[in-house]
Amino acid sequence: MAESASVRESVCPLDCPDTCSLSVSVDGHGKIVGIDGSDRNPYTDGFICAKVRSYGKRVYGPERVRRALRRIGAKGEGRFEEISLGDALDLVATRLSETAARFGAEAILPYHYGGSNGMLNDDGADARFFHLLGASHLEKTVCAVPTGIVASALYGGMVGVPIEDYPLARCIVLWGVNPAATSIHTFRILREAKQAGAYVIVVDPRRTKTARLADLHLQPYPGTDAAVALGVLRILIEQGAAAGAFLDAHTTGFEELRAAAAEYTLERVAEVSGIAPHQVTAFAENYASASPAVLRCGWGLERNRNAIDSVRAVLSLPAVAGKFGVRGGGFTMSMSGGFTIDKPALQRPDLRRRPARSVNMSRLGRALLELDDPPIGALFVYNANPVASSPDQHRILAGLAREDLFTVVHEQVLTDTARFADIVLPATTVFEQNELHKAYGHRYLQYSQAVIEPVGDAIDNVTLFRELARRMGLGSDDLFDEQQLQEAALGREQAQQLREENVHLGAVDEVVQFGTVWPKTADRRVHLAPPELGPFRVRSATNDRYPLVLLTPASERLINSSFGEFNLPDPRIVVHPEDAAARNVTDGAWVRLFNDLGEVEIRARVSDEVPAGVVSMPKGVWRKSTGNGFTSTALIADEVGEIGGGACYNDARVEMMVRP
Ligand SMILES: Nc1nc2c(c(=O)[nH]1)N[C@H]1C(S)=C(S)[C@@H](COP(=O)(O)OP(=O)(O)OC[C@H]3O[C@@H](n4cnc5c(=O)[nH]c(N)nc54)[C@H](O)[C@@H]3O)O[C@H]1N2
Ligand SMILES: Nc1nc2c(c(=O)[nH]1)N[C@H]1C(S)=C(S)[C@@H](COP(=O)(O)OP(=O)(O)OC[C@H]3O[C@@H](n4cnc5c(=O)[nH]c(N)nc54)[C@H](O)[C@@H]3O)O[C@H]1N2
Ligand code: SF4
Ligand SMILES: [Mo]
Repeated sequence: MAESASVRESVCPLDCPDTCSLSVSVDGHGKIVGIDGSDRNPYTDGFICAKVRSYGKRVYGPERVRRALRRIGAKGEGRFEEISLGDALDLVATRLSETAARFGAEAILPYHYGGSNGMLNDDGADARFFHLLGASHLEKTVCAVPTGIVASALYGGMVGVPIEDYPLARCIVLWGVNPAATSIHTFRILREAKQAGAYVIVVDPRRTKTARLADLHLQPYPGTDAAVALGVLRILIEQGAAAGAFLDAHTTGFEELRAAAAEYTLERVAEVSGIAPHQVTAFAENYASASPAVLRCGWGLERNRNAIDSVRAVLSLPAVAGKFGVRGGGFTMSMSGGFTIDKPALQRPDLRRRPARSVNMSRLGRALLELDDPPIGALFVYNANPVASSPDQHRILAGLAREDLFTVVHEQVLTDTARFADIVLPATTVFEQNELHKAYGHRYLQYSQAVIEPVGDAIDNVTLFRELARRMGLGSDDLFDEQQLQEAALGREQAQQLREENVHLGAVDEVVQFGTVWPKTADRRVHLAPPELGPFRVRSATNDRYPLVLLTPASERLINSSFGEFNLPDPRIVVHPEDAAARNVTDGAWVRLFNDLGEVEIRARVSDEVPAGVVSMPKGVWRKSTGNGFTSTALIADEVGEIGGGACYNDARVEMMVRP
């Protein structure tokens, strides 16, 4: 007998700062018939994005992986036969054991990122499994590395100003961030703040929907933010707007910062970044005079060789201008540092018998093609789609095509990466599994339970790694027990409270930087010149052969590559009218974008939303959505930042011509 229809609570686990609470309507047959926002988590306030409202299309869509699949075609061809889940797990366990026996366990590489931002399904049970196995360690570098390094070097990961407090601010700076697309709840709050009279400054090369809200919009040449921020700092310091008493009491390294800033005269800033002098002074004046003033630093400016210097100059602003000590003043970076989560207890690095080599995920292709001693014999992908999302697509494709590589992909849909698998394992969506969610854009911890039965044979990551550990004789079942994982992460009391209440404020209630929260550096001071970051450097990278900078920002329609199976089937490269005219490119025309690494065929949209010399296409589109089956990452080198090894997506140089 069918149950009656009901509305059940869930949480969005996608790699999006908003981590919305959801209300899911399930019909009498146990099928999702509607997904909407819920106000259980006050930040969500009852509304969600269009992508997740139509998530049902993904749960039941034609691309959904319902059964385990074994490759029967050539690598990448995407021809598979269905096999039973039990057989697939046996096969994977056997092949991993064989690889470890032949080359050592370091020949196994786990590859994962934020497909599920949940604590149980990413860097939870899986981490325990790969530690027990002794696999290579994956350095997670495709996102948030420079911002994370700088936020901890300067402030020791101090809790950020909650977005809900932004309406208190009189001046709001949005630097390299586009919440109109990437955090719709932030955008709503920004509009409120603007209505309440806040002066809004946006620093972004593109005229985004967020920038259209701004009173002042600075469009620096990509990668030159350090020059702009140092220019503003110089004005603040020279005009006596630096917060002397605060700097004396709460910072170190001010003299070094002052010396670096002194070089950035208005002329120098204009020369390096293209920003007109009057815009730099307008920034300094409005920012200096407003209180509270808050700065939201995003991730767009970090995907670049100058990332560390850009982010550190930007995050120095509130300290030098003395913006702390009032509610609604200071800065926001990731909010995830505010939660008390015991990562070692959750991930159990102590289960590893000996240290293993590290492999930078942003150089996957090179790792697959070039590593030896031992070579990578088995690749295990979950929560990630590197063919669409990681740098240097051609190298990745060549690596995945290796006949001697055994590739397992645990996935919800048959992605561009899954098509290269030897074995595809069907993964549950959040609606079919339990999950523990911390957000990186707000302070609420949430717990969600399955609202429907798994589709087909789908299994969640926790169960998957428990099953494999059993088959391989690694550890014991309780290491892969959901409740045990929750309690390890949160402590018994908090875990239990969360299971009962489903949502609670996990981080500080009232945040006043230098009031209720302080830097977590050893001396509780801001380090304006941390020695580990070295001297300031802004490297220019103009290139005569490939004169256009390619930016690949987030779009409203995808979360990284997720939903690309049906969203953004016809993406566009946005080209400034001057660059278009110089190359006879008209609006809607097919163009070839190319450099030494590859080529992408895509249609152009001619618009002055981008400055001359800059082109932009959305990140994460699927291979089937372009003319030749290659996407932006085919043009993005796997060169990574010197400090931290972060990917440099927004640092690619290309040329463009009309497709013959
Ligand atoms: N809808 C949607 N939401 C998302 C995502 C998504 O794919 N889709 N992705 C999620 C993830 S994983 C992340 S990390 C966040 C990212 O959130 P954001 O930081 O907002 O996103 P980005 O689009 O990467 O970059 C923001 C802006 O930086 C600009 N930019 C590029 N280069 C530079 C530069 O050198 N200097 C400056 N000042 N600006 C620059 C770009 O033009 C872009 O508009 O969003 C999350 N939310
Ligand atoms: N060109 C360009 N590329 C970029 C960027 C850029 O700026 N430019 N930005 C980068 C950024 S910010 C990020 S964060 C990375 C993200 O890169 P990835 O983390 O690789 O993101 P996705 O491509 O969305 O792949 C996530 C996959 O995980 C799967 N998944 C979701 N939940 C689960 C689960 O519970 N279990 C399993 N097994 N799988 C699951 C989804 O179906 C999806 O296919 O991309 C980067 N890629
Ligand atoms: S993708 Fe972001 S805005 Fe959309 S439902 Fe998920 S958390 Fe909310
Ligand atoms: Mo990201």
